[in-house]
Amino acid sequence: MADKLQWFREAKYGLFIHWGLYAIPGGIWEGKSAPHGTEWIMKNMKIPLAHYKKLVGQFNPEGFDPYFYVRQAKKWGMKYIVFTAKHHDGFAMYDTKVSEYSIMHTPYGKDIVRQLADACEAEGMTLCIYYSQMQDWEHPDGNGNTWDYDPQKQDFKRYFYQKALPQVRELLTNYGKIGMMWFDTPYDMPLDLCRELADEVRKCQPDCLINGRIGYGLGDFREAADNAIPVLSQEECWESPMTLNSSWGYSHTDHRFKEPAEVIRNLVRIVGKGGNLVLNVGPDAFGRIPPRSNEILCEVGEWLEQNGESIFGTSAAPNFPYLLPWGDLTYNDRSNTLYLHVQNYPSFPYRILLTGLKTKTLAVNVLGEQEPLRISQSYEIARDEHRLYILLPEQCPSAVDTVVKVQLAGSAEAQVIGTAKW
Ligand code: H79
Repeated sequence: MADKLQWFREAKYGLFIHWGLYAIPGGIWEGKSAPHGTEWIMKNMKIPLAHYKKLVGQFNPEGFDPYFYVRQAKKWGMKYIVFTAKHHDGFAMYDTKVSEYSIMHTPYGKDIVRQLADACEAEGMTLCIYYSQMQDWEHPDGNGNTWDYDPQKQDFKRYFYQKALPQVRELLTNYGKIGMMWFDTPYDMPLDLCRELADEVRKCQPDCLINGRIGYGLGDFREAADNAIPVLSQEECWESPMTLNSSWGYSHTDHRFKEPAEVIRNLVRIVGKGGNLVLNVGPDAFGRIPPRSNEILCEVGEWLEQNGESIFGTSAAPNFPYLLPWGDLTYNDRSNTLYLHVQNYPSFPYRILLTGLKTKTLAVNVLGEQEPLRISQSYEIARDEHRLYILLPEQCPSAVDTVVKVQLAGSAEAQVIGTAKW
């Protein structure tokens, strides 16, 4: 049987798109500002549903071009797209038959998921769907809306069978092949319902992946916490969801974006530990990508153009015994190649040290350059310490991340050090 995780394992880098009614207020409601997590504005400000619903009559994103998104994602080096078909506010960005609360009832009136699905299909991009399965601030029985509805009177099962389950079925039936269902915030959702949801996904599309936030380990891989990177490398697939500023939805006020260098370093760190990065943009109410997001992602894309070999095709790197003061590592276990990402370029004598590599080194060069770099590899017997010194060019090739390619004689083996015996 073909491994259904294969595409995901190879993808490494995906685009998250958080887009919904919340793009209109963009974090500001009646003059009050809640810049972080603008997609949470309804709950954060306890906006009555009747007021929030007025956004439906205002949503008209005529600037939305699905092909532009898909082509930019490709240019940025991304291999899959995750789109919010329904976030916690309960509003469907697609043509749903089980609820009136959807894009079809806006002045815009066109199915966004359909347009993205068509563009992805035409451009050879994998489309994945975000669906908030437990929270729903519109449905009287969904989780989370305690200001319009009395939680004592809520019957979660009613919401589950009336809205969540049938909507997931629609999404997996009407839009062709879906790469993954991206669930979120399962909180204390009962195990039997989580199982039923997972079974439904597998019944509709057996190859569709399910992320870890379905809960109870029922997914196909672990989802890291939002904006978080695990400490240790791991062989099994996992994913880190991150955003560029501190909001997922569009924000009028949050202009504190990560620099391209930080995004590149996060990507390297995640991929070196065996994970994928799914990185978010929050389109505005007109359907445009914030210009700064585009600039940052273009710069990351240019770095990937030059250095993609150190990201794509790699696997989890071994855990080395010391933190690397100069940067980070990625590793290709098929070609036995270590990629040393030098992010803090050394001053004279332009030398970096990797401690704890047991495998013999055959050749070392800056990625994309022929010139071999001078190295010295040694083992100090009394201290039981392996050292690899590499002399870098005097001129720093990239201040952000210079990739040094280290060809090994066999699979990379790192020393395990502890304090017990010594
Ligand atoms: O969809 C994105 C978030 O909306 C969602 N997960 C990512 C992918 C998410 N749901 N819950 N959480 C994240 C954690 C909750 C954070 C909160 Fe807050 C703290 C909610 C209210 C206070 C951060 C700050 C979000 C709004 C204000």
